[in-house]
Amino acid sequence: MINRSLRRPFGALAAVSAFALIAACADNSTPAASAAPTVEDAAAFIEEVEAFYRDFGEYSARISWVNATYINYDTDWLNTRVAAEGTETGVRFANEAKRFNDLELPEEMRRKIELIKLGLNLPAPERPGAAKELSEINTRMASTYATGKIELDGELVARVDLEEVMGTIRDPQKLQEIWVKWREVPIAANDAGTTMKEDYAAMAKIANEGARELGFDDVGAMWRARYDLPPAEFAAETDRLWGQVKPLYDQLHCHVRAELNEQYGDSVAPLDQPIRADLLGNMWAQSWGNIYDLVAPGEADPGYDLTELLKENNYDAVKMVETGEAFFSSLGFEPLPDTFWERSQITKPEGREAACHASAWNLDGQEDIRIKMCTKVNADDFQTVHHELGHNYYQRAYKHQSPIFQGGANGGFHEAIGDMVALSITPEYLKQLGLIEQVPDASKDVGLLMAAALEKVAFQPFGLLMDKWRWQVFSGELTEETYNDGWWALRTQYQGIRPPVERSADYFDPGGKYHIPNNVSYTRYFIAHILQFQFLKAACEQAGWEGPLHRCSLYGSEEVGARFNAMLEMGQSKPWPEALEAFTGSREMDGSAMVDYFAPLMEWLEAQNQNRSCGW
Ligand code: X8Z
Ligand code: ZN
Repeated sequence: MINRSLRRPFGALAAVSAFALIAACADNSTPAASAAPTVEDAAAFIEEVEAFYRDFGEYSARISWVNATYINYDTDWLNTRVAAEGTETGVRFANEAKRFNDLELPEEMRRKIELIKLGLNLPAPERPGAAKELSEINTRMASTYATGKIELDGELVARVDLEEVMGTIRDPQKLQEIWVKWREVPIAANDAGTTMKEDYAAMAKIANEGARELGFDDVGAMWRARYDLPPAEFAAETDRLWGQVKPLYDQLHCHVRAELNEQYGDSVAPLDQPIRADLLGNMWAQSWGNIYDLVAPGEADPGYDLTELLKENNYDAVKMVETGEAFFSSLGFEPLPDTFWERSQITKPEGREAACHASAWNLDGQEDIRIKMCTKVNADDFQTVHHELGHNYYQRAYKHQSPIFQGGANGGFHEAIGDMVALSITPEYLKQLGLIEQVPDASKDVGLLMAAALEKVAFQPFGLLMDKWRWQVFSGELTEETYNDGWWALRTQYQGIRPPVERSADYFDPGGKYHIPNNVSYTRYFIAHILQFQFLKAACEQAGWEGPLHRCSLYGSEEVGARFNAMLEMGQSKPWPEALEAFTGSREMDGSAMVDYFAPLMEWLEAQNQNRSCGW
């Protein structure tokens, strides 16, 4: 899983480990910490870290892969052990890197040293036993999330199956029942006799101690520091970007609430309150595409449903992935290696526990790229397949970089690549695939944009608040007693949603979302939703596209693919503004590409909402 190994699926930064340092100490080649270090010392240190990243990174990645695709007592044990070793060494490396703080270094070496300091997703303090304890807690939380079962109508149901039904059920009682049961897993006692909520509090305490030893205010500050900006400036930057998109979200929220009121009436969906979180077609109310039929602009509906089209045309999981691969091939990327097909987990394995949340991996830092999914034949997973492949093609593009530079220009870049490609799943492209016969004309644009906005615009406040909550946890503003109330305060403030039933402070609703027990930072997705529209706009300009952006498909644009690849090859060798400039010509992240993309929908929404009372 994402942050449980050194060479982890995309994608936090790879962590570092102690192997090289031990070797150096053993042969006495590392000068005493007190001696003024030289550039040569720094070079030797970097080489040691790189060697370790390669060797231990691959070793731990293979253990994590086996654990994620076959969860049992023994693979949890192995994963715990290897993650603890990695953390211990990563902490030692990060401390060692501080020796070079005042040394003048060539730019590339300076960047490597700074990245080594930031290498761990969750640092542990150096005191003996801390890394092991942290690792045990993290493995337990991850496995609890992945294997937790829910009893529904007398049967035990896997969570992945419930995710899907939240999109199709329209009975508010049933939705509420599933929603509530899903959130019982994080407060149930586990084999160790703790709950996920207690584990989470213990994790935050240890990791904060580790972050402070490394010189950060807390883990939240350390995560923000990965964006080539001082942590406070980065937080302000995310607020600025949200400010650009918020007016569009507010209009969408107003319209969706009014349509839900039509569907469910005043008792379930009143017009003067935040929207009930279980009515939005998604377990976390994070993207609302599954309720398109309830809110569609009748006169502008393009008249097809991608889930239906895939099913009618006998797509299976493998064909969905092959179709994604073919898109990347059309941009000039090399086909996926045979090992991708041999080693990926494309569907849920039978007869054993596995983590179903989608991820993309590079096991050896070279060609051993894979996805891990429990793919279902539906539009959501068709998007996700492209998303995951984007990670894999990025990983392969930067494989020539030093292992320290093998990562996205920032986390948001990594999450944006496949999404940008998936934005090209336009009606024109579906026709090229033979899935529809006729491309709907421009009068259907508002319908197309509505479907896209329910996914992308609806996501943004959720994308932002996940880490706002964690930043508050790590800074101590929220405590175990206030975790859940703080969560709902943010959910209501940013998303304008409310729980279907009263939630007491005893619950741990954040733990119902994969990225919390797995400690995957989430601002990356918020940033990615901004960047993917910036990328698309630049790419369509490069391709000479003159129509509206939402009709632009990059399928077959080799020239765009080559320029895109030039950015991907950089990995994180340069601060992200340079990577952004290389592809878009701009050094600033900017929400206006997203706002422009949806401009015709905004106009339509404003007209619809004219006599409605918006807000919550
Ligand atoms: O976690 C993911 C990917 C794996 S990196 C499937 N996503 C976020 C989520 O599911 O919550 C993609 C969109 C947001
Ligand atoms: Zn991703």
